[in-house]
Amino acid sequence: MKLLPLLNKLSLLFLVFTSILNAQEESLSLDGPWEFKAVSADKWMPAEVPGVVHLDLLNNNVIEDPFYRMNESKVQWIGKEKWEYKRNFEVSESFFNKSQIKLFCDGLDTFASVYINDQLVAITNNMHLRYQFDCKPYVKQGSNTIKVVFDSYTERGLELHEASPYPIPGQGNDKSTYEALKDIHIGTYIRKAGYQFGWDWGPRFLTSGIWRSIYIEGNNVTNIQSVYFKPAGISKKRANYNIELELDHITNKTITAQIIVNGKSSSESSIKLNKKTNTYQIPLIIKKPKLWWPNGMGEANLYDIEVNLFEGDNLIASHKERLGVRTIELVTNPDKHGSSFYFKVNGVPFFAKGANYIPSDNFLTRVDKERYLQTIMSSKRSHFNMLRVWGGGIYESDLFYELCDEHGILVWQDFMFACSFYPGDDAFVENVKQEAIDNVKRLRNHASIALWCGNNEIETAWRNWGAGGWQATNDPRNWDAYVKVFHETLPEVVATYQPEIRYWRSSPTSDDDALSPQDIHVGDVHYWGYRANRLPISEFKAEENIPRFMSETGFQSFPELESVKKFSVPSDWELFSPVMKQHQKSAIGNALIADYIVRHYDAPKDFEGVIYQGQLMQSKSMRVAHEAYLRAMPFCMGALYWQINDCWPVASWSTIDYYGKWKAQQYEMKRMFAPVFVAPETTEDSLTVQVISHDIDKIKGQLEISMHKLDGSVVYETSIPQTLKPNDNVMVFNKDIVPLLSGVSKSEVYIKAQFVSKRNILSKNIHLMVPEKDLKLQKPNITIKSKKVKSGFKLTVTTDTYTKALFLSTKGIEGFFTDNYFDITPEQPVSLVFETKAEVDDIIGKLKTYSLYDSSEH
Ligand code: BMA
Repeated sequence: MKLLPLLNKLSLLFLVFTSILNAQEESLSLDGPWEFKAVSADKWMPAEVPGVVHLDLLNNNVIEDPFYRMNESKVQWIGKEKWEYKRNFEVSESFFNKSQIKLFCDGLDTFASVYINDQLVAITNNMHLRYQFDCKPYVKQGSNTIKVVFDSYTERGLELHEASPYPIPGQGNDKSTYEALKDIHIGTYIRKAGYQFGWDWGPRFLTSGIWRSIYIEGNNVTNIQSVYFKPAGISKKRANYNIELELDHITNKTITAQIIVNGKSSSESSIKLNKKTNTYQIPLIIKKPKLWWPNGMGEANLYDIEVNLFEGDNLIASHKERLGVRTIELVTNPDKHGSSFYFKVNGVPFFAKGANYIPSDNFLTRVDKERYLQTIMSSKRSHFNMLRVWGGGIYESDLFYELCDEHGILVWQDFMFACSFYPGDDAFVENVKQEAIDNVKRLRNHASIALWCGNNEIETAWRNWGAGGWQATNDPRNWDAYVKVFHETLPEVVATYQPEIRYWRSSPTSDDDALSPQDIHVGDVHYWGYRANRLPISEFKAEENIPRFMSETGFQSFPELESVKKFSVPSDWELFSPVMKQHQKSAIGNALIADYIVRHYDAPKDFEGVIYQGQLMQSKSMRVAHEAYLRAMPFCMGALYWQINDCWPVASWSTIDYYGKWKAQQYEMKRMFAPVFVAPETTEDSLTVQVISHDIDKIKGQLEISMHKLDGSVVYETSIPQTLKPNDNVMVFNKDIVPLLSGVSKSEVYIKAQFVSKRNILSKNIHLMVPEKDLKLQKPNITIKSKKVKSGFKLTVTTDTYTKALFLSTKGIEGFFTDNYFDITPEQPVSLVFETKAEVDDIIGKLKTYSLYDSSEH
C-alpha cells in the first residue's frame, strides 16, 4: 500500500534532479565580497553585500561603533558623501548565450547609478522597490565589472527641496540640524526608510548600500515574475484558488506548469505562451483544508506549494512558497456606538493583541533570523496575535513574514509613510505606485497579512496637530498630494493586486471626512494625550480615551542596567548626562520619566533604581491602559501598543530592548494578553472583578478573590464558580469595598484575584488601591528553590511580605526567565523557569533578586 506514494516521490525526485541538470534558467549571485570607497577617496576597501556603508566602514576600522556613547554625532559626514561599490564577475559561454539576461537588485539604498563594464545600466531612487534591468547589451563573456554609485543624501535632498513648488511639512524628528539643514526635512522627498533620518527613538544614520540581494539571471524561455494564490472561495470543505502566474516570456512556446502541494503533484497544465498577455491562471483546489489560525486560536497550518515550469522535460523556472488557508476580514459596520472595528479570521471574531514593530536595527543587514525570531517568539509567548509594521520603517524582509506565518502572528501592514507630507508630482506618485505594487505582490501570499494601511498619522496631523492642525498653516497643495497618494493610488493598488485584503487609509482614522481621525467610536485611535500636560496615568482608562481599536499608545523607559552598560561607562549613569540624553530622542523623554516615578515610588537611591522604577512605571501605566481596553471588549476589539522593539540602545517606548532583554512591560503584556484575564478594579467605594476570555473553547472554573494585609493574613476571601464562553467578558463580582475591608486601611492591603480551572491558575492579578509609595513595604526575605529541568531550572520563589515587582537576574549567565518583575505574596509561591543552555550547577548562587523595596533608601 505504501509503495505507491514512495515511488511517486522517487520519480518526482528523479524528474527534478534531471531537470536541474538541464535547467535553462541560470542564476548568478553577486552577493558576497565587494570593494567600496567614498567617490572622493582613492583607496578601495573590502565590503560585504548585502550591506550598508556604515558597517563596511566599521569593519575596516574607519569608524567606531556608531551606537556607543556619543558616536552617533561623529559619523554624520557619511550621509553627505557619495559612495561607490564594485566587483568583478564571470559570465560563462552558456550564460552569455541566453536570450534574456537580467540584473535583479532587490534593494538599493537609495540614489544609485548602476554600471556594468562602465556602461550605465540604470539609475534608481527608491530603497523600498525591487529593480530589474535588461543587461544583455552590457555583459560580455568572461570577466565583467559591476559598479554601483550612491549619491549624497544631503545634495539630492536639497535639490528636491528647492525644486518643490510649495513648502512641504516634513517630519519633525528628521534631525536636519545634524546636516546644518536647519528645518529642511529632506527625508520627505526621498523614498528611504523614514526612521533613518532620525525619530523620537531613533538616531540619524543615512546609510547607503546594496542592502538586499543582487543577482543576474539568464533564460531562453521565461522567468517567473510573480505567483499569486488568489482566493476563489474558502470553506472548511474546500479551498479554491486561482494561481495567477506572471511570466516574463520571450518565446511563444507551450510549457507545462506543475503544481506540487506538500510534496505531492497536484496538477499539471499546459500553457501556451503568447505575446498578448503575461498573466496565466491555474486552478488550485485543496480539499478539506487544514485552516491557518492566529496564535491562540488554533494551529498556524501551512501548505508547501511549488510551482514548476517545464519546457518538455526541462525545468525552466520554479517558485516555492508556504500557503496558509484562511480568510481575514476587517469588520467596520455601523452600530449603536458608531462603527465596529474588529478582525475576523475564518469567520471568527477576535480581540487583536499585540504591538507596533519598527525596524530592528539602523543597519538593516544585521537583522538575521535569530533577531527576527527573538521578536516573533516573544510575541507568541506573550499571546500576541498581531504586529503592526509601522510606516516609518521598511516593508520587512520575506523572512519576517514567513516567521509570522509560521507562528500565527498577523500583520497590520502600513505603507511606508509617516508623520510627514510628501510631494504629489507625477514622478513621485508613479514611484510610490511602483513601490506599492511591488510590495503588495511580494507579500500577498502570506497568511499573516491582515491589512494594508496607507500611512502613520498623516491624516490626524493635517486635521489635529498643533492649533488647527497642519492645515491651518500649510499650503493646501499638500492635501491634494495626500489625496492622490492615500485616497487614490494606494487603494487602487490594493484593490488590483490583493482585493481580498482591506485597505485602511491612515492610522489613526475614522475613515470618514466628517469625523475626527481620533474619534473613539469609529476606526482606530492613537492615544498620546497624557504627554503634553503630564496627566495622571488614570487618563489611560478614562472612558473618553478608550476606542474601538487602539493602534498606538505607550510609555517610555530605559533598558535595564546590564544593557545600559553596553553603550556607556559608569560616569554616564545619570538621567541627564550627555550620553543618556543622546540615547533618548524624545525632547521631553527623560524629564517625563523622572516626573512620573516620583509620583508613584519613593525616591530612587541610585541610577539602577531610576532605571528599574522607570520600567515599573512604564509597565504600570500600560497595565492601567490595557486592563481598560480588555474590560471594554467587545466595544474595543484590539490593542497594539507602541512599540515592541528598538533599532539601537535607547530610552524608548519599547518593551524589549535592542539587546533582546524583556522589560517589565513585556512580562505584564504576557499576563494581560493570556487567553483568560482577570481584571479587578476599585473605585472609592467599590470592588469589581471582570473576567475576559479569548479562548475559543468554553472554560469552567472558579474566580477566587481575596484581600490580604501585607504579611499575607486574610482580610476577606471568596470563591465564585464561573463558566466562560468563547470571547467572553463577564462582570463576576461587584460589591461595596468598605464592608470587605473590615476596618483595615486601603494602604495596608493588596487584593488578589485569580481564575482557576482544573487546578491551573489561568490568570492572577494583584491589585493595589493606593500608589506604591503609600504602602508600608517591608524588607522581604525571598527564598528560591531550584530544580533542574530540560530547558534550564524551575525556580520556586517565596516571600514573607508583599513584594512588589521582583526582578530576577543572573550574574553572567545567558538565559530567559519565563516570568519576571512579578508581585509575590506571602501566601502563594510563584513558579517559573529560567531557560538556559549554559552548564550551571548552582543556579541559586548566581541569582540576584531586586524589588521595589531595594530601589530606594529606608
Ligand atoms: C507614534 C508613532 C511614532 C512615534 C511614537 C512615539 O505616534 O507613530 O511616530 O515614535 O508615536 O512618539
